[in-house]
Amino acid sequence: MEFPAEPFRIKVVEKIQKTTREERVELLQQAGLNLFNLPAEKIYIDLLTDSGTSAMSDNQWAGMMVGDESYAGCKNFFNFARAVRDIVGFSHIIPTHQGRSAENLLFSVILKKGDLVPNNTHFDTTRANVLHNEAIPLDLVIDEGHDPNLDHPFKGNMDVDKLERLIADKGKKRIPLIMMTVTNNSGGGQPVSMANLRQVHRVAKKHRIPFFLDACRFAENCFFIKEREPEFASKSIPSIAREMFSYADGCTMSAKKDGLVNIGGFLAMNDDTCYRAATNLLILLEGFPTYGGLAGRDLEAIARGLQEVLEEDYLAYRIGQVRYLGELLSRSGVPILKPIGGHAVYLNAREFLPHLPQAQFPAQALAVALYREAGIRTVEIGSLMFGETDPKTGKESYPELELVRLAIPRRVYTSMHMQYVAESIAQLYRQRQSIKGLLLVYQAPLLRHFTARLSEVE
Ligand code: PM9
Repeated sequence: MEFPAEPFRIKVVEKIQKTTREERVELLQQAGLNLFNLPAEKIYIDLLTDSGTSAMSDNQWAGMMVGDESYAGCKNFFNFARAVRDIVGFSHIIPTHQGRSAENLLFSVILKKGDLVPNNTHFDTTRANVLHNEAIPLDLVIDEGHDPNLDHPFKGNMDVDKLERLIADKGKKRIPLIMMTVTNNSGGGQPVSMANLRQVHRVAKKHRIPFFLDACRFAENCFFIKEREPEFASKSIPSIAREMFSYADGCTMSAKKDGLVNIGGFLAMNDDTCYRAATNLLILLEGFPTYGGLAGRDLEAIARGLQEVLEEDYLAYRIGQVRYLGELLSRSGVPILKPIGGHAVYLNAREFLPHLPQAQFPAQALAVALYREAGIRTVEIGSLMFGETDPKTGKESYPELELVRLAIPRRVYTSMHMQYVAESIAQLYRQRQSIKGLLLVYQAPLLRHFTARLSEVE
């Protein structure tokens, strides 16, 4: 079956609210045309993120009831550590309250001023945490990864020649770690192949540079490997995951994605010295090493979520649902990034709104219009998120891609919701000429998209 039906049935429902266009126009004005500022209850379909928005299973909810809230050594920590170690195989597992705190711990102990961090593409929090430690994030995704119309099975791969050249030019002393994001969120939720992971592993090993995975969507990446790399067609998803992690020395993880929970994360590694330093910082910033900023019940939900996420019928449904939405849009002629990613469909705003220059934030303008017309919230991944204003000259730099991401929460929406989204976007596409550009009214120095305020160009 091309789009497998849900491998679950629904036991609890949550009402969602429809609003009028007039209400949404008013709400957008109050929000400074920033969708992060909208009250969530005024959103009909919320595709802002797939992070922390999953529906937990009855098994996970049952796990919440056996939360052991002892300060130290709670039983759920041991279940959590066992579940994580079964998948990643690293010696040390540090729980954190979410992914960016794992990044902060890792980078704080491993980076110094002027260091370089190669990645396929840094996610925004990863980039910001590297910069916060006065190091430089470098994106070395393959050239194919920059072309939104090119079909390639593993567009998240790292350009290994570029990586070798970087090490030869800058010297390995300036590169304390190599990172790979699976799947590559900022590049369109595109997977990384096992072949590429092996190559990067070989380069890292040759130069004795630690290799870490940003593993937020590791299970979705494994599904693509099984589907697209013939060598893995008959392998089980857990065995693919084990092989994937075997090429790395550690990982950061936001369990809010492929942990199928609403909060949580971890940092895992083999190196004892790095572990000790990160643990000391953990106690200062997050909490004791057996809870790391989480309740015992949260640790139990992660332990169970990590097992469920590796079930093949779940992954076939998950990837299938995202693909279903993408194909409905493609059939209506809406320009989307190809191939369709694992957790999201990305609208190509440059092609959707060719009349708007990058200086007028076409992707944000499209996201705002979609909320105004249909009550659907999405997120901009373009010049608002990744553009920068030079503080000295005031000059703007722009990213290559202008995308609007429709991130699909896990196990939350039905295929009828996907049809509503596709029809609303197709309708907006037909009236695209009416969409106006935007101007920045306020921006923060780091991660500006979260708090920016904008207005419409008249
Ligand atoms: N990703 C996302 O929506 C949530 C934050 S922005 C609305 O895609 C990667 C690849 C991510 C990611 C978060 C983090 C940080 C690290 N790497 O949000 O701190 O996609 O748990 O994870 C978001 P936390």
